[in-house]
Amino acid sequence: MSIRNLLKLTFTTIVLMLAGCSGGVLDPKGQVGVDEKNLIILCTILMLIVVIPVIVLTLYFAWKYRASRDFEIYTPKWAHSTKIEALVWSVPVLIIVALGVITWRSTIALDPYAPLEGQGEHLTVEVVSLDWKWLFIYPEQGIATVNELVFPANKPIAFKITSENAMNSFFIPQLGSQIYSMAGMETKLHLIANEPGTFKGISSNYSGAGFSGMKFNAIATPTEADFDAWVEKVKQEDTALTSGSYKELAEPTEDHPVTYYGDVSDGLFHEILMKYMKDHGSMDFYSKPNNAATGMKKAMPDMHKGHHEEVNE
Ligand SMILES: [Cu+2]
Repeated sequence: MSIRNLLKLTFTTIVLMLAGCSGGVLDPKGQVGVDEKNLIILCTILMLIVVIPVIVLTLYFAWKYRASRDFEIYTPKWAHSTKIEALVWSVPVLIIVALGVITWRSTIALDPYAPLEGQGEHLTVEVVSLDWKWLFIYPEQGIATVNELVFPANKPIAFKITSENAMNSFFIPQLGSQIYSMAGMETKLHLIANEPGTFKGISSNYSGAGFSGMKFNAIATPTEADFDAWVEKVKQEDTALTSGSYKELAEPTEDHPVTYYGDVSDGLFHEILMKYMKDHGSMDFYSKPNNAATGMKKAMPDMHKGHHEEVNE
């Protein structure tokens, strides 16, 4: 194969591989995603400063010290080169320092738990991962949906996330960060879409048989009015999500269709969250040092005064 053909083949391969990136983390549609893409590219370039010279020099040395050379350099006493030592240590150390600073800063800047600054009021959406579907509760609007997430473009969203049972990971690649959903725990994520569109939402953590159908569309509407119209449409549905119908919904199903609930009972998310917490004392109790040492036995009398009443009623 000629060099020209080889170059053509390489170019075609790269184009085809990059074509697979559309709709993923390298094609972001929101500020968080854009920041993360830049971070990925910057870190990759920094690391290539080491990787590329190593590859080039490996080939160069293999050629330079090839067996068929007719004039040999023979230096059996050679043991040390300050020049080489300085180069191979200083460059990686500088890169590690640079990566360290960048990682430190972006970890704080892209904290998934931190509300997005300067973007205005957040829309709250409560997310529950079920076998094998995603439940979205809109507490402010009093509605709920399955496998469809709708929100206005350019409005930040505060997600509160938990799981009915298995651990999953809530992920809309084009909007940025993923975050785990775990039973009995609430995790948080703040995202924004900076343009309207339909983005793929997935779980990036395998959770069993029906996992491959556990997908949803995240739809960013062009305006808030479009979002309000959608809310009205969902409210028209004569279906209510209560503790009872939730139990039914939580039964394992595969490829669950998009479902709208025109009404949702207050505090359902908290109820799901606290379901597995019945045998714990309140966390305030454990935060006191003298209580933490004595543990559960002394906590028992206090336990049922706390959140248990609201959960168990
Ligand atoms: Cu408890």
